[in-house]
Amino acid sequence: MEYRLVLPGLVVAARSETPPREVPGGVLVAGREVTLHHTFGLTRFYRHGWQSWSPTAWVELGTPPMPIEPPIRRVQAEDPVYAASPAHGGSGLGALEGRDGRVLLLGALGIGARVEADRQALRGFYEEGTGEWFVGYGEEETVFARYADLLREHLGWRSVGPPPRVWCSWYSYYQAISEEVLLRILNDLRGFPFDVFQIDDGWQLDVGDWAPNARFPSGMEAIARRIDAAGFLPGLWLAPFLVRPSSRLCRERPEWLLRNAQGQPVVAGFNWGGVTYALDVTHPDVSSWLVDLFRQVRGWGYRYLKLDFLYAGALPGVRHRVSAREVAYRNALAAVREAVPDAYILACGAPILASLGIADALRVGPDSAPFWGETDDRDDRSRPAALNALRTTLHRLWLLPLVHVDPDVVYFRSRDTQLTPRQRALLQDLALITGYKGTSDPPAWLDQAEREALRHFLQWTPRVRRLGRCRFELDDREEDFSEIVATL
Ligand code: 9PG
Repeated sequence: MEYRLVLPGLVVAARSETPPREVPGGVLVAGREVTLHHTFGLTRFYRHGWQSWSPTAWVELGTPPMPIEPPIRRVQAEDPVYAASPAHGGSGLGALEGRDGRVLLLGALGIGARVEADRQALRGFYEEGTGEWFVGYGEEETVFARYADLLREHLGWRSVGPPPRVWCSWYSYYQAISEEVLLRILNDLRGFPFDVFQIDDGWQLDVGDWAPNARFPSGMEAIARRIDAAGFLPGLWLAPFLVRPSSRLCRERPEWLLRNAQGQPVVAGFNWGGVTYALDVTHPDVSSWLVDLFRQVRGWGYRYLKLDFLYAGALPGVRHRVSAREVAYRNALAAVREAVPDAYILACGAPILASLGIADALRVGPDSAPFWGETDDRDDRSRPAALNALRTTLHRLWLLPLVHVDPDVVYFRSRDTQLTPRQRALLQDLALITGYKGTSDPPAWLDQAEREALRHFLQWTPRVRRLGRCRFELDDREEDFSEIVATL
């Protein structure tokens, strides 16, 4: 059915399956597909990436979308179903810059939706089934806030209390961690106001085999006790929906793998020197394995869980139970949530909308790194780089009322880094804006002034005011990210 949607300051022609219903700040429509005809021409489009690492920014409709290169990167950089699409599109929502700086937003209130745009239309569709949509037109901040309010009602929210201050092992030692190294750092961290000490990738036997390797001879429970005794919440990294072919799990339970129509395991990416596969999270044996795994991890004493590469649970494939892929993912994450009700869950590499209401925190950008990244290198904005992390995170701050927003770690060290002091300050200021504060700098890598700067950062909670799309006031100091993250 064709409708004319009358929004304050704009009339758009829409095709939807039900008549529009007015709500504060816009209208609700329902249907598998909604098309809004606009008259903004070749304007800018808000492209919302599918999972944590997927490029997210305002892009020019007049410039064709740039697929991630090389193609093997696509499955872990963005939604692989649309990675080569010639149309500009994003996951769950999309927006256009209209007149007078106002913004037209089309946002799904259910999961598994996509929004595409061209010079004439903004079109949303659910991949499977049907659902509701919000259409709003107005000031950018207001329209996104209204959409966030509605997502809260439809998907729930969990950001209770202030976000945590986390020491994470990844961005200094990477996989080269051991019980010995971590206990030394733990000792050096005494007196620093961190809430969480989080062990990242490197403790496990293999991806899929979630037991300690030989570098953790005392086991995971013993180190959790030491972390607890030092006054921090024990945190642990796992990639529960992912397996490496070398893992015992993969060899012994081939029937647990997500497969394509030809019966081949679905490739979930290339990491740790080879391919990775995904689990079929709808398989009843996988579900009970996941519940047992998380009860065990919780039993070891870990109450902060960084769950990574979660998109693997939502990849296209043939599943044991037929359900939309993001629904399958959401159900699996909800089952993990239920298995460890008192654990704090940080979802990473995670489909954004499908994790809302279940995860306590979401990584909303690619990995931060001790180097900047290239402004003119547009091949792959999902790669680890400080610039990529800043760009994508800055464009997802509208999620703040729904979930703790993790911008990834910041750096204080001047050794083992290519970041300039100014670049380090930009990362630190973004973390002060979201309130989620993480670093991997071991105190032993910092000089006296850097340690004091870290301490001050952890203790400071500035009053944050948004002055523009990328301009903020932190107490009385202004920070401006506009130049560096203007567009993709
Ligand atoms: C551990 C790391 C850290 C990090 C996570 C995640 O696209 N990639 O190739 C890609 C690889 C690794 C990666 C992100 C993207 O990092 O975000 O914080 O936990 O895993 O292996």
